[in-house]
Amino acid sequence: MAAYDDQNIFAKILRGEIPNDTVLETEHTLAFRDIRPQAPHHVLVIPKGPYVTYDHFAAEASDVEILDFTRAVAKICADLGVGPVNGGDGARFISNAGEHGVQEVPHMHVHILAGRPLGRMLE
Ligand code: IU
Repeated sequence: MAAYDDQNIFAKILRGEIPNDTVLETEHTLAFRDIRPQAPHHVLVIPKGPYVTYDHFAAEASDVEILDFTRAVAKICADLGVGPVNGGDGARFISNAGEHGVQEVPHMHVHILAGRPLGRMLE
């Protein structure tokens, strides 16, 4: 596992050095709109802690951080009206990790994509 690089762009967003279009902020989680949206709703959800990838977060974050993150995802889906559990049309959740996952920013994040039919990703 590569060490966490605190000069990555999401670390700068978390420190308030770069502006962002915030959708939700909680004690341990920040969610903001992607600057290059791939769908009508394209939100990035990031933990505030220094985790590089999803598996890093899942292995090392505290229960409180993980619960805060997952409930933030649920709230965003409900607020956007896209979560099927609340009668929405659906969404896709993606977390690119590492080189083969083509992760651009080395701070753990989950993309929420919604607002249009997204097509099949896996055959
Ligand atoms: P990744 O491939 O999962 O690491 O994608 C990173 C995402 O972060 C990508 O969709 C970018 O458009 C997005 N992003 C951003 O929202 N704001 C930024 O300043 C930068 C990237 I750099």
